Amino acid sequence: MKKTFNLNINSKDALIITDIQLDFLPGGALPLKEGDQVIPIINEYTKAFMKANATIIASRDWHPENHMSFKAQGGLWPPHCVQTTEGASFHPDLKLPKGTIVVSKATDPTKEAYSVFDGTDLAGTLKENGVVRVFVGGLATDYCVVNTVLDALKIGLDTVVLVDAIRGINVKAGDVDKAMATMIKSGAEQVTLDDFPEPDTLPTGEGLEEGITDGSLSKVETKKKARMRPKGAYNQIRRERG
Ligand code: VGL
Ligand code: ZN
Repeated sequence: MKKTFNLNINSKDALIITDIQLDFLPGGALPLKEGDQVIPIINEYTKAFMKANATIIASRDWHPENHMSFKAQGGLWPPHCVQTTEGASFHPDLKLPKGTIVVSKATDPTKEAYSVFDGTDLAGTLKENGVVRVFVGGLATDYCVVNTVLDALKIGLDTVVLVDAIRGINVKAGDVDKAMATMIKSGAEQVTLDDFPEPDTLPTGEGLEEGITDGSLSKVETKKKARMRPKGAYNQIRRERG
């Protein structure tokens, strides 16, 4: 049966950008191969979602220095994304508009939390903002992205994976492929930038440059509906899927 997939982004949509932090990027403490390649792509998505008056969420892995996931505590990982360190900061090229809601996760030293929903207010925030569909991109496919997507589906959100805006770790070969298959089997849709209207039919991204940087993070940590410009004239495209 053919399924139509409506990519007309609107205020009931949210973009969830996961963990674009220096420690997960080349040169960082737990670097993902080609992790930095998603940044310009995510910036394109952000422009489109900002113009469509959608909610924009940026998560960050935000560990205390004695977090149980670190090797010194018997965990899997080298120390990474320790609260307030440079490695935990967003990459400076990541453009986050004013009104972006920053969600910090895995802050409890005794618990791992890969999903942005795990131990955070994200579900409530999305509900308050009337969000019914989420688009997820970022790092890492086989940890944060897959667990966030599965939790979103569990609470009844339509959930779309931005497949050109994710990269994984692959601790074991095949982990990323398995994560992708699990998301699809569980009901997630997948899209790339090409599925959206042509860039020059999109409104321009004016306003992005004045967006937040890590230096002003504290100002955006309140749960506030993104202050957005009026909805742009979006082309509605429908994507035929087999
Ligand atoms: C993550 C590895 C270690 C993630 C967090 O959220 O993807 N991956 N900590
Ligand atoms: Zn972590």
